[in-house]
Amino acid sequence: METVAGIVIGVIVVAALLWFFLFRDKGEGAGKLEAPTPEAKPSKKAEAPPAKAKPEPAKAAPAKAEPAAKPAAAKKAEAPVAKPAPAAEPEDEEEDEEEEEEEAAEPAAAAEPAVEAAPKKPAEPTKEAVEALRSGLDKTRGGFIARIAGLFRKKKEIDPELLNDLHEVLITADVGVKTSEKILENLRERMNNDGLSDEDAVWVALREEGRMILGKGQRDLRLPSSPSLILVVGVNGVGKTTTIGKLASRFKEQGKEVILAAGDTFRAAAVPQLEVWGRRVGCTVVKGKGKADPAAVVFDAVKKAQETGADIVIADTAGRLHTKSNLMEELKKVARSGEKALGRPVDEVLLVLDSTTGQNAIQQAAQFKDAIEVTGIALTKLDGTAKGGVILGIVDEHELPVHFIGVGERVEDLREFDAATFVQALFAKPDDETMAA
Ligand SMILES: Nc1nc2c(ncn2[C@@H]2O[C@H](COP(=O)(O)OP(=O)(O)OP(=O)(O)O)[C@@H](O)[C@H]2O)c(=O)[nH]1
Ligand SMILES: [Mg+2]
Repeated sequence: METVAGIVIGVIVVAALLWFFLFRDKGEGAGKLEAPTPEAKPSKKAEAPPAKAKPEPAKAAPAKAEPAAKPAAAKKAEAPVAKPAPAAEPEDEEEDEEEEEEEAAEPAAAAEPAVEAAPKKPAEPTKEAVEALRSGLDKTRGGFIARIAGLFRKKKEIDPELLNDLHEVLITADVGVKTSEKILENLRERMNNDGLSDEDAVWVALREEGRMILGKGQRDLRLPSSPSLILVVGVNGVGKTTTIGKLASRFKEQGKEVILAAGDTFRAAAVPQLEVWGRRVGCTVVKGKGKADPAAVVFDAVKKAQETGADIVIADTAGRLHTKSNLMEELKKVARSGEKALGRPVDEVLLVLDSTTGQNAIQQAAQFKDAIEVTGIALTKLDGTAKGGVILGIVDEHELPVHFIGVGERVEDLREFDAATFVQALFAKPDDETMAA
């Protein structure tokens, strides 16, 4: 009996000990779970990346925009996905535009892949083409080029001093500091390698440098499928509307049906000015009522072109609004609207620059490029300035193709740009008598 009682007491003692230890462990465990509340944050952070990694669909977009062989088109197709809706946009429009962009995303993916314009082949310029351009460049040749010729009259020997003087001429001819430096560096290298023995060799080298700079990235306009949309942008007075009229005339001559979109709704006289061109060239002008929304005008113009089977829509835009940021926001909106109507990115955004503004044109290009995807340049008023050297700075610094140059006010004075012809016309060794500085 005593043994049984001993066993029972033993079991009770063991059970009590077990119960005590189990109870103590649970208490400690609970403390451990509760205490690290701060540690719970890192664990939340650890969860965060999947949320950030959400842009999965964005990653998928380039895949949709597939044509791997056409990087530029793919890049353009990505843009609306990558670009967040600009915060400056009024709220009510923001939603609409997000919807617009989503809607636009579908056709963009399904649209015919844009036909990439082949880079221009460096053909030898014809004598006639060079002659025809030369008179348009008379002022620049009379200034900048005559001054280079003047250097050789003072000095026959090609030495570092002459190259320094040449450097100064380039800078004061609005070629731009960076581009002038680059040209000079190459000329110095040629001189050190005995490649600049005399004046003729310097002219040859200048033409080669010019051709290298201006020929880079040159390509024809990319006008893939009917209708194509060319958006024409630039500050006020540079020659946008005139260039549009001249361009429309050129396309009409090629048998294309053109529609002009009166997207400068800010300046009262802008619409009638475009209408004059429309009548002159024989093409429809789509306009809004009063101070219409330019984005809506461009949208309507593209839709009209789709309905009527027109080939090209050329859209005019304002050169000035109340502020520069207003202007840039408006242009972004116009571009988005054009994109929505087309179902693909705008085909060409042609920035018009006025060569008489010299260095300012280089800065303007930077500002427009910051705001929208400029695809090419039209450089106007080369006939009225000695600052034509600015074309080298624009192309070199901004790596944009020049499609057209304006050398007068007549329709035929808008010339298709060809780097080789331009360089030959500009850097031809001048006749000493006629080109004396
Ligand atoms: N000499 C010369 N004049 C030009 C050339 N291109 C345009 N112009 C003139 O420049 C002036 C301004 O041209 P517009 O086409 O009205 O300029 P815009 O950029 O549309 O101006 P806004 O509508 O005010 O923004 C006009 O008198 C044109 O005839 C050119 O290549 N050479
Ligand atoms: Mg205008």
